[in-house]
Amino acid sequence: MDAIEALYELAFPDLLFRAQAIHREHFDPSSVQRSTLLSIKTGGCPEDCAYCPQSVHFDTGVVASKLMSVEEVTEAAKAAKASGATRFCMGAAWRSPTQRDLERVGEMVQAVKGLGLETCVTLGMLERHQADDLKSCGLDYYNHNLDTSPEFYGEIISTRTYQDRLATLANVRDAGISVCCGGIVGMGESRRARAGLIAELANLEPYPESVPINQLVRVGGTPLGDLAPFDGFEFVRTIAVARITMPKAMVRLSAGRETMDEALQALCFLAGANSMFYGDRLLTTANPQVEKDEALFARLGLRAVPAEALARPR
Ligand code: SAM
Ligand code: DTB
Ligand code: SF4
Repeated sequence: MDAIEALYELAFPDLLFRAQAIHREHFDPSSVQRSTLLSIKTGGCPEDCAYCPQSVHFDTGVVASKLMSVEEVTEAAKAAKASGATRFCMGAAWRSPTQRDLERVGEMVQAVKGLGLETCVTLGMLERHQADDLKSCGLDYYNHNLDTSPEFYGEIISTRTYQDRLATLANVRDAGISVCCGGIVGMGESRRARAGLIAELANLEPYPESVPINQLVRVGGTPLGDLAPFDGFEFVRTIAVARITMPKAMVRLSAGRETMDEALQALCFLAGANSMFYGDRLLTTANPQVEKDEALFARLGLRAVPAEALARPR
């Protein structure tokens, strides 16, 4: 943890150099994996995550909806594939899925996988037998974030514990599903808390295959809606520290790109990000337009590749 904080304290050029050196050891630095998100069940969530527009505790204008049909989801996945995504991530605003929900999500996973896309879902807390069921439907990744450090966590969420999250991650891991786990910065936490989050992630055994680093999307009506904008360089530092401490993970430049200019996003790729959310929407908020991202890739000479093509042959 102190060692991780020390990385944050490095001069920016030194930190980026170290991150780039490690990135290049393990990956082609010009290749980026792209995931498209779909909110398959929006809003009305009983949890009280202070950043989240989908919590029933805050008045954010998000209209709650029922779980989508398998057909609707399949259509959205086809469109995501046609625009160049290689992974499709389905998110539901649940504390945890019921058995009935899970069966339908399993069918969605099978359908999306059948299109030749990698599959990811994020459904809240998961029991071991539920993880087994998803694995048997062909699920590749389960996303469940630690969100922040154990010490700061209580400021953000009261309805589920850090331990609950670790238990879900263990169930996912034990079922043989790849783990997608990261967090959010810009929630008013200290640098030490950011280092604490990265330390928790890096100390998972093994560390996650995929690490989404989100910058808080400040949504009106949530308790964090009026926070000051976050320092972009500190976001880049967080990407770099994640890259250095989890050398073989896919580090994803996640929520928050809508308020980042292209130069800042380019710095994130230089700092070791090799994955991003791609598509006009995240779950309930906006993401840069596909055309804009394609133009950015062209300007930077980046190539979109599936996850399995990312790692350098050794
Ligand atoms: N309900 C499930 C859960 O929380 O486990 C899955 C969906 S939840 C929306 C997935 C993740 O999205 C959260 O863990 C959080 O890291 C991220 N997220 C939600 N709202 C966000 C916001 N306003 N800004 C950045 N990230 C956000
Ligand atoms: C993750 O780490 N970020 C994504 C995904 N996993 C599910 C979600 C970001 C949500 C941003 C707010 C919204 O659009 O509702
Ligand atoms: Fe619910 Fe997930 Fe939002 Fe928390 S982050 S309120 S669990 S949808």
